[in-house]
Amino acid sequence: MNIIPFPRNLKLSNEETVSLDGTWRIVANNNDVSTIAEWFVTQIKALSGRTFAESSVQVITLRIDPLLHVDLDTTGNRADGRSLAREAHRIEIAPARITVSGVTPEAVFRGATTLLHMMVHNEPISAGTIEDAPRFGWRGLSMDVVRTFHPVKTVKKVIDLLALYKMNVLHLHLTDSEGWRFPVPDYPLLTEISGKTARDGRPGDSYSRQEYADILNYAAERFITVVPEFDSPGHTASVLRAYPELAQDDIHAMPEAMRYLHPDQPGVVELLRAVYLEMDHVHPGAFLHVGGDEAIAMDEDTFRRYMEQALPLARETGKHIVAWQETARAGFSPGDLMQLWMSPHTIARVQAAVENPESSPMMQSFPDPDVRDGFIKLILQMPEDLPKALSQGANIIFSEAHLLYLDTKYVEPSLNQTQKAQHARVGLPEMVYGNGTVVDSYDWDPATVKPGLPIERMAGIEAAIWCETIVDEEDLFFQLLPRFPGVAEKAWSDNRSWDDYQPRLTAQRSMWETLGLPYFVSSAVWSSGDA
Ligand code: TNX
Repeated sequence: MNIIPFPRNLKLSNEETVSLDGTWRIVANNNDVSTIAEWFVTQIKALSGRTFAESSVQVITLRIDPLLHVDLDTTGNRADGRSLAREAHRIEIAPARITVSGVTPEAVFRGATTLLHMMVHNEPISAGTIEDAPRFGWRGLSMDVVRTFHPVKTVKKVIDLLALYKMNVLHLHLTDSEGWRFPVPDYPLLTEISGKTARDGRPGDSYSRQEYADILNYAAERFITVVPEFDSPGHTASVLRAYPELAQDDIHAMPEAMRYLHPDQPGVVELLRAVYLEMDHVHPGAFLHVGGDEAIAMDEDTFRRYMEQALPLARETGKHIVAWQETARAGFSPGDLMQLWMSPHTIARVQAAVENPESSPMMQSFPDPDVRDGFIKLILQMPEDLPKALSQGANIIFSEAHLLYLDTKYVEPSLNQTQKAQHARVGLPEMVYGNGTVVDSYDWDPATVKPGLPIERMAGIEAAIWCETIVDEEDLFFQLLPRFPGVAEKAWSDNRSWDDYQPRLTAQRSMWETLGLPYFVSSAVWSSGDA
């Protein structure tokens, strides 16, 4: 069965097969699931051209059953703060009769998604029962809409991709040094000035309140929670361009990568409060992402004092905190989530470079020695962040770059010659995070991947797609596919082997082609016969 992520519990008959051919009727047992039935019909049409009939002896029923019990554990945290049991569902498959039951509309939606995969591939399947619930409550993608601005229609395509693979969190990286995308009524210049800029002179833009509401609705209809990030105190050159009076005197003389918000500067606390309140006001989810990464020019004490102001302000909104791992140096509280991102390869490489600077190309590759030294200091402290955060009571979102940064360059070639130039142009070079092939990016188990990180302290798994080298929607999907479904499977399914996964992954391409989504024709996934 070409289902990704693979269901956790299948009880299928060896004797009886069910053909999904022919015309089906779809029935919803209550109003909450009738919109899911409509979504299902639209998706099947888009993915396979099939339509449903008003009357047919073959019936799919979508139903809510609040008492349904599925014997599968989900660990971690949910971005909407609700019960981890909300996605549990059962699919009963019999000739001419398929029933999807779930404890909530969301659970029915996830089950219907499994059925969608089965019907699109349209192979006969065994009769029986699938019971399913995710391994982790937090299954996300962090999307950088700053380095390259992605319009609403692109964000919606990404949301559709998340839904297709049962992901439930879209973390939007809305602010960074290159630009600002989220409207804050009390600080209009953030979008009026920094809304217009992006990386490398690309045109910027920002979401209007209406457009942003449209994104949130579209995500909510697919049971995806949007987690907004205001990244500070580093990554804030865009704030200081819009409001130069918020910068301490010496800041504007620094390279952009070093500029930061200073905790003692008049006006900084007011800006933080206004941004957090607006993000809280707009987002129904339970979390705010406050950034905290790469404040490379700040000394430890100033960083700590900054975070000791920022974190309580963010909590005052009533939301919980997510922050990048460096925030552990200031201190998390129980209920917060730390996002672990730094690749162990990078740490090892920096340690080696420090010991032996002459032979390290990395040491020479920084244009500015202060940036280099700030970066080295930052990286050398990374190994302590995880134990600190755990002892502070935070759960961990696992996002280590070598496995989960989908903007890293594919290391294997494409089978398609016409992708050569794009492959050369797009993606962070391999030396940055030490990523491997598409096989390597799948070949790990959350339970054992990180020494010192017990699985019961994992909130879940989040991939990231940074957009320094990604300049448009075409590049975006080129980098998301084919690695993205593997992330979804790590986050939903019990551990499975590459050999089990590969045929299911190779079968996905027809869906992507139908949807018009570009993908990298990895030679680690497909063989030259099917290029
Ligand atoms: C580090 S990952 C960053 C981002 C960059 C990314 C890729 C993280 C928390 N910060 O600002 O886009 O590397 O270069």
